[in-house]
Amino acid sequence: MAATAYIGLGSNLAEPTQHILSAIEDIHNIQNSSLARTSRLYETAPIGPQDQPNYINAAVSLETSLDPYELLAALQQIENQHGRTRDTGHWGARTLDLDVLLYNGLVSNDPILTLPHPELHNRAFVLYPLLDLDKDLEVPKLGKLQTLIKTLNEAAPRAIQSPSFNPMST
Ligand code: A4P
Ligand code: MG
Repeated sequence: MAATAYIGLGSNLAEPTQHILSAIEDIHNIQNSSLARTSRLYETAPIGPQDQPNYINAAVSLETSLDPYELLAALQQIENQHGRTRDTGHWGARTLDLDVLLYNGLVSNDPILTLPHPELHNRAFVLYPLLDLDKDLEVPKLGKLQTLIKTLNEAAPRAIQSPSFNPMST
């Protein structure tokens, strides 16, 4: 039976909006999976080192029969296809970052795949795109998405566009 996974997308190098839009198509094409919903795209100030450009962030939900580790491997392959290098330091600039935010109700402390994503509740650039996908989302261990947003108490980042690629119409 298919699981529902939520994926966070981020990019702040080399035409970030194009990377995000084409990564959404790449995620749509992952085997044994189908894209369910896509959030708006947001322009967000960098968390971590400040000497890097603003990010474009978004999130998607995916129905998949891949197990969580197979899904992570598929996402890392897409990151690599987008020229992702891992030499820019912790939280440094990147062409494409794909994080598994949630996979069904799964909770895991495995450093290879920690679920829910350990920084999810601290990041407006993750919480607001998730709100676009499902305003009633319940995050395992952490509670209601809307309560997490109130607790974080940060304004919504600026939404710049809806993705032109709409899986609901394909
Ligand atoms: N890993 C463990 N759990 C997960 C998960 N749930 N999803 C492991 C994805 N990967 C997970 O990831 C490092 C290792 O985490 C992987 O080998 C995987 O097995 P990485 O993508 O190679 O490295 P990273 O992304 O630099 O590390 P990290 O700590 O995941 O960075 P973040 O948390 O992704 O932060 N500011 C704004 N405004 N917007 C952003 O998108 N992103 C970052 C990066 C910093 N500042 C930002 C943004
Ligand atoms: Mg990452």
